[in-house]
Amino acid sequence: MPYDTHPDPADPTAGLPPTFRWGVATSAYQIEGAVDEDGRTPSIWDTFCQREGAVADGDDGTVACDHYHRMPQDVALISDLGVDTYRFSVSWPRVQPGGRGPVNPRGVAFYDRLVDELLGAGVDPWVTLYHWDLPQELQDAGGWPERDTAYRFADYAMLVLDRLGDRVDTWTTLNEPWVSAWMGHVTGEHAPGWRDLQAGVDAVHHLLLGHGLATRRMRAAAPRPLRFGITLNLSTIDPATDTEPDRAAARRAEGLATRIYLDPLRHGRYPDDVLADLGSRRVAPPVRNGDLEIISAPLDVLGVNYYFGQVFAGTDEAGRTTDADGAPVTRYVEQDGPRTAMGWPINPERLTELLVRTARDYPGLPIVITENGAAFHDVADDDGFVRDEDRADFLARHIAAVAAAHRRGVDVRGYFAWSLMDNFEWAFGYGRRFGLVRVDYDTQRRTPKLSARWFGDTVRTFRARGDAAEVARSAGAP
Ligand code: IFM
Repeated sequence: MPYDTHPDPADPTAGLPPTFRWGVATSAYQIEGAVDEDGRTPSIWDTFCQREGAVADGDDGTVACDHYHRMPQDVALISDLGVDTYRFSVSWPRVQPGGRGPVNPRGVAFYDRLVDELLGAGVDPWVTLYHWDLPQELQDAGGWPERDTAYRFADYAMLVLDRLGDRVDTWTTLNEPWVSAWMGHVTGEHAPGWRDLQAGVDAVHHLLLGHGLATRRMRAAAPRPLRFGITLNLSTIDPATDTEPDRAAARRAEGLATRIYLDPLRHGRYPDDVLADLGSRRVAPPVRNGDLEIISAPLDVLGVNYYFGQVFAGTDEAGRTTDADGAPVTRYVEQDGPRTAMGWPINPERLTELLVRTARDYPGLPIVITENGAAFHDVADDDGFVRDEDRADFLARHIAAVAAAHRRGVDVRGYFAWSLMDNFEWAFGYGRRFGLVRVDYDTQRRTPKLSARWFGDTVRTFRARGDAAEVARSAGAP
């Protein structure tokens, strides 16, 4: 057995309800290309990619998977997989160039066609409004650390709702605000590449405010009952040992990764310990009266993106509990065992645990796994085919982990694989491949990998079982 963990990867879907949704996911900047066509203006990622050393091999999204020009062919690939849902993101600078003003008819027309193509193929479109491609003009005006960006986001959301709300049922406001806020403004690994803790916390608050404003306005204007949600990248965050410093480190890490988002969203307040931790560094979220009420607007679904569980220690390698500035040490600890090409540990059992904990701490909200998947060092044969048993095994074990959580009472309603096809993996460029479908970037040829066949077969077998049970039920079987 390559991995230590899961009960039944041979029948990973066992016990999931017949209404369970199966999908694949992508995002605009990672696949579309066509960055200056039909009126689109630059996003912060177009700018960031030009920065020396920011992205591996100097890659950028100028062409990406050329999805903008190959969309019908890509929808056919989705349909061949047999999934019922496609989660994609809308490019803000394509739909509303510059981030203000009227809709760009040529830009939004692309998503209009995509939605129609999906519906024609029997695939449900699931829209994410923001997957990190802020219009550069809004960045020039201050970006997410600036309060006005939240209001601009709500205006943009309304433009998209107005055009697609008649056909799209499920709307995710933000994808992984932790990545936008933290990696964009504190570690600087993502666009816009800042390194400023206060700016990162300002960004957290304004992303959440933008989410709340958009949700409130979209729900009020919806032409029919629609589902609104947000997607967070969540992870179990555990102490390396049961010592007090390690437990405190895990608490601090989890506070900034998880609770700083879910507590305001679900409980209408920032956690006291997180405010205290930030306060000790003279940093605070820029909350104004009424903000938390807006942020905690009712939700219909929580999207969870899961990749791996994390472990933290409260001591450095030399056993010290404070750093040179006197701040407590919060150290990410590498775990032993198998890893993906990203260097991320493979620990599907933590997904079960994560779902159980999330449902316990934030009850009453259906969960959908809006991303899960892995980059591996794929090797293609002469026909472009990749026998990625490692990826199929990864998916099987994580789906089994979802089913295990469902058996433990978690209201989890869907699983979307990341990603439909190989694409631009942000600061890693094209050197990391997460796709079920291989993309040859020289020719733009798409070739479904073994994992695509496996995923499709799994979904079809699952459906057939549900159909058989339905037939048996309607025939009066017990
Ligand atoms: O590619 C990303 C995606 O854009 C957001 N979630 C994680 C994926 C893998 O890193």
